[in-house]
Amino acid sequence: MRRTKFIIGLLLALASATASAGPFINGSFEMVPDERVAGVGSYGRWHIYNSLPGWETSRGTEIWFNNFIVPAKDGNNLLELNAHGGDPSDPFRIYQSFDTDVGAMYEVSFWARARRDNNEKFAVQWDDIEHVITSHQRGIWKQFVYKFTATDTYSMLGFESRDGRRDTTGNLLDMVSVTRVPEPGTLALLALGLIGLVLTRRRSARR
Ligand SMILES: [Ca+2]
Ligand SMILES: [Ca+2]
Repeated sequence: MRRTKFIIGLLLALASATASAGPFINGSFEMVPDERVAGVGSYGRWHIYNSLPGWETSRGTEIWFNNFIVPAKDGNNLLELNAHGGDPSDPFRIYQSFDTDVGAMYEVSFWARARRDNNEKFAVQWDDIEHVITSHQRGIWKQFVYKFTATDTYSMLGFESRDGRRDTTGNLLDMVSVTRVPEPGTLALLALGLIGLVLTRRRSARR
């Protein structure tokens, strides 16, 4: 009986190991591959890539460098979601899968900015839940924060342009982060631990 349980446990561990997606990475778009889409772009200013470390795309991704048109919010690079080229039957979309704990809550933060006008529109997606964002503006980086609960051992975060599919300008993004929100139980335990530590210190100081 014990042996059966051990084997089942082992198989479950193996199954979850194969389903592992890795941690969320490259939220500031600072990592780009060597290979870029040829024939478009401008050296040291902007380039198109089919994918980025961590991120997949529907029809390519456009990265701006070195304060090209606007300064990055963080580091040297930013993303223009409305990229360039590709099949216009798909919206421009960039997405990443990463490990999550089932039932845990995550805070997604990112900074967005409009490029041409204040009518630009995009959606932030967590698996099949989405929020549509229209309040980003020209001339200023604005922070957006949302909370999502993971329903699986890995989750997907995506950004999808809701501008016309032939609109290749707009929806600038940078500094995307995914942070697990500590559960109240964990916080309470941590607080108890700290109180315990203070009491122990006080007691030992008295001696
Ligand atoms: Ca950046
Ligand atoms: Ca573009």
